[in-house]
Amino acid sequence: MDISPLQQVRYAYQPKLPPILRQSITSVVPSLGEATQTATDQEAIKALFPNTYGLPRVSFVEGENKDITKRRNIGVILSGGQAPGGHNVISGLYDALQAANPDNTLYGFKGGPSGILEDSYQIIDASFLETFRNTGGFDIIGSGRTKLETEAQFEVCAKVCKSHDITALVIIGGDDSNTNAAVLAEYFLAKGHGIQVIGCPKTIDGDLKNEFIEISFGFDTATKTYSELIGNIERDANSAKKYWHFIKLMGRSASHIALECALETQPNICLISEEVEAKQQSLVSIVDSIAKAVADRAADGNNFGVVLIPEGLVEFIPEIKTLIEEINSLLAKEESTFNAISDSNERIQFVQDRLSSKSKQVFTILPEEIQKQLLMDRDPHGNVQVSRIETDKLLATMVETTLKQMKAEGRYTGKFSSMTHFFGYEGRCAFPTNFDADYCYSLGYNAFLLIGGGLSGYLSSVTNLSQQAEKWNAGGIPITMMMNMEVRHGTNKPVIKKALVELEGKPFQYFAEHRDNWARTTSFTYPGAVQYFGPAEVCDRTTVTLALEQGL
Ligand code: FBP
Repeated sequence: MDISPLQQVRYAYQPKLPPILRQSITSVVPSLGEATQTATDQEAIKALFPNTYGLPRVSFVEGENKDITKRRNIGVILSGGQAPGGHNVISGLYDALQAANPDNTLYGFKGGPSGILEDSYQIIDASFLETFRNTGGFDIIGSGRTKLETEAQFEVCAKVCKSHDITALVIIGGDDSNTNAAVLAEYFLAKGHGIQVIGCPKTIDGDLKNEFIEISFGFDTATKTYSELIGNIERDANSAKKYWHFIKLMGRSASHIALECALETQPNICLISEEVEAKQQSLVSIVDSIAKAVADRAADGNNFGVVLIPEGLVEFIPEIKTLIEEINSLLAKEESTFNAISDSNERIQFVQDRLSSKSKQVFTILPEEIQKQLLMDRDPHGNVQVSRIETDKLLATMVETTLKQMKAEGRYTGKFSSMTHFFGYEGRCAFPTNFDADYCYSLGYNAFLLIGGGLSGYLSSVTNLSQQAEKWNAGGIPITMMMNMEVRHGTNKPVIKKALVELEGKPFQYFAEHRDNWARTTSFTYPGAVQYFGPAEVCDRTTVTLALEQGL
C-alpha cells in the first residue's frame, strides 16, 4: 500500500501520557474517592443500577500493583460516528495491556456493537496496529450504530466473551453507547458474568462532557479541520467580495462545533440552536435577522459574508420542533402504510393530511426538498437525521426572498448572491491533532488501568486538558453519575444527559460579547491547517472552548 509522507512520519509519533501513567504499569494503583451520585433522579437511577450506582470516583496514584500483570483477554468496540483519535484509544489500550503482560490478547469486534453479537472480530497485535497509530478513521475494525440494549443481546455478549475468555470490554462511544455500556456493566454484575465494562468518551459533537469529562475525543480535530476550511472561505469571500457563504456544521443537537468554529474564525453570523430555543425564535425571525445583517453590511459596501449554522438548528426552532415531533409520532404510528408509499409527493401529501393545522401551515411553507428530508428514515435512536436536512440551503433561499422584499420596499440596495456548504464528514476521519492523538492514547491506556483495578461501569477520564500533557490527571468516573431519566420512545429511561451549549457559560458569553462587531465589520480570522510539527503553542493547543471554560 502506498503511504503518504505525513502518514509515514505520524506512525512514529509517540503520544504523550499524563505523568502518572508514565510510570511502570506495575507502579500505579487506583485510589478510590468519595461515593458519587447523579444530579437528578437519584432514587430512580439507584433502583435501576443497584450494583453500579454511587460508586466512587477513581484517580491513579503511585503504588505497587501486582494484580495488573494477571493474564487477560480484552474486547474493544468502536460505536457510532467516526471521530479522529479512535485508533489511538486502541493503541493506548494495546500498549498498556502489553506492558502489563505480553501474553494478554486484544479482540477488536468488527463493525461496531454488532461485531460482538455476530462474534466477528480481529485479533489486534503489534504488526496489525502499526499502520493505524496516530491516524484518523475507525477503519481499524470499523464502527456501527447497532444498539446493545436488550437482555437477549447482553446474553449473547456474555456468551461470546466467555467463548474467548474475555473478561473485560472497552466500549468507545458517545452518550447513547456509554448509556448502553453502563446498562451492560450493571447486567454483567447482577448476573455474576465476571465481565467488566469500561467506556471511552467519543464524539466530534462535543456533547458528552461534564466536570470530569472535559471534552469528548475528536472534537478538537474536527473543529480545527472545519475552522481551517471556514477560514479559507472567509479569505475567499474577502478577496472576491461577492458571495455570502452559508455553512452548515455537524454536531447533531448541540451547537458546540458551530460555537468553537465561530470562536476560531469570527464569522459575521453564527446561529446557536440553544439560544434559538431559549429565545423561542421562529424561522421567520431568524431569517429576518440574517437579512438585516446582510443589509447592514451592504450599506457599508460589503456584499459578502459568512454565516455558520449548527446542523441541529431545525429541531430547536419551536414551530419546526413541534412539526418534527408530530411527524415522528405519525411515522411511528403509521409506519407500514407510510413505507408502502414509494412516490415522494404522495408521501408528502400523506403526512400533510394528518398534521395539526398549525404544523401543516409550517410544513407547507418549507421548500419541497426540505419537506422530503424531514420524512427520511430516522436513526436507530428514533431521531431525525439532521445531517441530511439542508438547513444551509433553506436559510439562503429564505434570506434571498426576504431581501427581494426589502429591496422592493427600498430597505435594501445591495447585491446578494449565496453559496452553501456542509462540513461534517470532512472532519470525522482527519489525522488526529497532537491533542487528540495524546488524549486518545491516554484514554485507552487509562481504560486498561481501570480494568486492572477490577472496576466496571466506569468512563475513562483524563482531566486538566487545557494544560500541556505534563499537567494532565488520569482516573475514572462511574457512568451512572452522569445519568438522568428521560422519555425515549414513550418510555422513561436512564440516559447520560446530553451536554448542550450553556448560554451562561464563558464560551457563549465571549461569543455574545463580540458577535455584533463581527456581524458588521469584516473581522475574520484564519486558523490555517492543523500543524503536527513545530512550537507547542501552535501544535498542541486545544480548543478555545476548553481554554475559556478553564479560565485561560
Ligand atoms: P456520534 O454521536 O455517534 O459520535 O456521531 C456524531 C455525528 O457525526 C453527528 O455529528 C451527525 O449528525 C451524525 O453523526 C451523522 O451520522 P451518520 O454517520 O450515521 O451519517
